Amino acid sequence: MPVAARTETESETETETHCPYCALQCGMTVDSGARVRPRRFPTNAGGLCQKGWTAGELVGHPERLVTPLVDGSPASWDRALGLVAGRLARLRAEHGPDSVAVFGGGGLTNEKAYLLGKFARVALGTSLVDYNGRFCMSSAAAAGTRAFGLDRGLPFPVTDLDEAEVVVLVGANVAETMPPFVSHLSEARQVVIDPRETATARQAVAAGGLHLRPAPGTDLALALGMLHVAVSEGLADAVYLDRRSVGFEEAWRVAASWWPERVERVTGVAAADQRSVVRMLAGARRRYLLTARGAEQHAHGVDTVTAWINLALALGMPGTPGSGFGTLTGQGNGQGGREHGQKADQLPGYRRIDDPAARAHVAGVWGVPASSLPGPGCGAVELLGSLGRPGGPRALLVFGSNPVVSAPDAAAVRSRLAALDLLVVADPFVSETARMADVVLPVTQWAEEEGTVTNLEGRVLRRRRALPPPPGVRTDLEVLSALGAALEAPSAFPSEPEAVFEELRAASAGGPADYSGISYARLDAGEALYWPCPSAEHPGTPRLFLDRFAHPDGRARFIPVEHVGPAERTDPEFPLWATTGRVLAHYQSGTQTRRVAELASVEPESFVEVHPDTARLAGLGDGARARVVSRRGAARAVVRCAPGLRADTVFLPFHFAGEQAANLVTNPAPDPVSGMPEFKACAVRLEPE
Ligand SMILES: Nc1nc2c(c(=O)[nH]1)N[C@H]1C(S)=C(S)[C@@H](COP(=O)(O)OP(=O)(O)OC[C@H]3O[C@@H](n4cnc5c(=O)[nH]c(N)nc54)[C@H](O)[C@@H]3O)O[C@H]1N2
Ligand SMILES: Nc1nc2c(c(=O)[nH]1)N[C@H]1C(S)=C(S)[C@@H](COP(=O)(O)OP(=O)(O)OC[C@H]3O[C@@H](n4cnc5c(=O)[nH]c(N)nc54)[C@H](O)[C@@H]3O)O[C@H]1N2
Ligand code: SF4
Ligand SMILES: [Mo]
Repeated sequence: MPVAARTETESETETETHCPYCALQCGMTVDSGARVRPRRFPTNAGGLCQKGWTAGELVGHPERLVTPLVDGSPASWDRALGLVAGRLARLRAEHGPDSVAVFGGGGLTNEKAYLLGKFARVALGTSLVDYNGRFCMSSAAAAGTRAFGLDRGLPFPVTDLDEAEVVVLVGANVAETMPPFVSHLSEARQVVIDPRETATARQAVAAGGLHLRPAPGTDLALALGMLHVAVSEGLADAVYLDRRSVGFEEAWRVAASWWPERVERVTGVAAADQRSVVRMLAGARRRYLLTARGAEQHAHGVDTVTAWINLALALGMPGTPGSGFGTLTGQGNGQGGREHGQKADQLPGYRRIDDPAARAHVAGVWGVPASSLPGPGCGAVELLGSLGRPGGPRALLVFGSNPVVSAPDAAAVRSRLAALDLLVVADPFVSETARMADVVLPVTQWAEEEGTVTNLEGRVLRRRRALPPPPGVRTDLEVLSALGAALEAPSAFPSEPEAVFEELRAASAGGPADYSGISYARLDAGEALYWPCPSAEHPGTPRLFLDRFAHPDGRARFIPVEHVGPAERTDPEFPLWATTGRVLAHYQSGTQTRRVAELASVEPESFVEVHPDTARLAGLGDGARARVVSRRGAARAVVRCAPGLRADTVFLPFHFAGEQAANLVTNPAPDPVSGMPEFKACAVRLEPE
């Protein structure tokens, strides 16, 4: 395989940019030798986690791909792109535009996400574009839109948390998933709601907080129980309910039958603890409730987040200065990546593709007839499931995702990818998905290109080029631009990031996520710009909802939701719940962090966290090699005994590949509203290997 030379250049120049990984987007500098140093920025206050510190190792990594691959062999760009364009054009002519599908990622910059969505709709004419954010933020996004009329993960800056008295973290292991974030919680009493005793739970309890351990997939019942406490103890905020919300009565009708002792039987969380948490929240002036993937990645994730929002509304928190509800966006551009059109139902500016006015506006910017834009496609789970089937897509282009490792029911995903006529993957590395591809396109990495990302607060940031890419690689924008030209697309595909951003500004103007007032010049001048920012003079919007929510009547919506539980049940054959998630040292599907020696040495292989009693019953001890078996498949892992974990639950990280892939066992059952699969609860048994 062709590899890049590792070059060590000494230089005084340090470029100010942000971390390539998570949505906290810690400030860092990178010099022309790819050395990373932390930089003070409000979200990280000068801190970086291990992943950020070592990110420079990815630049000039010996396994960096620097030549396109066709059928696994090096090929010229002309040949690779010519082959891709030719085969895409032929498929479209013979089988129609929906014979080609596109899969994007929340790590892509705003410019890339925007151009990828435009490429799908205009150059390919396909409705079938979706992205890995479907696996990440889609349930929180749908719940936020439903309740508040707008989805911005945190409708306030992270630094607002510095003043909080109480912070409740639901299914969020921030001590491992965004370590510098924890510094914003130092003044607050924290409540951590997680089936596992995580590093986050431990630090919360050590500081006088609480750890509640619901069974996986039972958060909805827990939130109903807490709403019951709030109302029955007279702690609901009647003035707020009257002035700022609608629909409380309907939501209360459901919660009225979820008294805390009933909730205790379903969730395992003591009624007394439910009461304590509600009293803590009601008794504080500055309080926040934050959810993350533990609450959201369920077949009823939208309703679960809704139940937590209902509790926050009843207590008068959202849109109140010094208080709030938020969801912790995960990927580096998880927020911007869900706004600019790589989502199946969406056009740039968080517009809906089925809205005639939105279609007319965006088609106008693109210079194409609105009637030429396809309608909404389907979510990622359905999309991956349809690949290569009769009438389904025959080609897939992947930018910024590694679904062979990260999509649920990974063995099924692998066989769908194998059934395609053409798989094209753009990636700086040969990921597990790229390994299956007919054509792999080597692209630049974060420190080698310009762009913008939108962090977990909705603040737009500049990523900057710190050093040149290795010869032979191209940017994603250059790839899309070249393919757009080769396919004779009826609109231009600029490859300069700022030119793409200028187009994005125009396309987003007037939409819910309005970026039209944001420019590279303003960002480079150091302005802190949070969307919406509808004009060049507008200061941006750090805090949303203080006067009104984004529904036409300005009021938040209570939506009545009922507890259902996970899509599959445990039984004598599969008696345990498996839940999955993250560890500090690795990022996502591991394409990047498994290649960083310092990180790989911390967590070299997969493990399964098991309560010691449960391990003993399965004939396993700490350090034993085990198989975790579900109705779909089995994953290999080393047993790690964890006395703080529920005895009915095991935990697997999803960062590992091959036989260690946690997604061999997970359940793809999608949420009916968001299409989010149930990564966080499936029935398994544990066996010695
Ligand atoms: N180190 C590291 N950091 C990351 C990432 C990474 O891959 N590695 N990825 C980034 C991305 S894209 C994301 S989305 C975020 C995710 O950030 P988090 O949401 O904090 O991470 P997870 O580990 O997926 O899940 C959080 C917790 O949910 C718990 N959980 C499981 N099931 C349930 C349940 O039913 N109810 C409740 N209440 N909790 C449950 C798990 O035990 C876990 O500790 O992290 C970002 N940061
Ligand atoms: N079991 C289980 N599965 C999960 C989850 C879970 O909690 N449990 N979490 C889900 C969540 S929240 C997420 S976000 C997904 C993430 O899972 P994936 O979508 O697989 O995300 P990454 O591993 O970040 O994949 C990014 C790929 O793109 C490449 N890449 C990085 N930057 C660029 C770029 O600028 N351009 C291009 N073309 N490529 C780039 C990287 O090298 C890598 O191969 O996993 C989901 N899967
Ligand atoms: S917390 Fe997130 S953004 Fe900060 S250094 Fe770690 S991975 Fe990077
Ligand atoms: Mo994510």
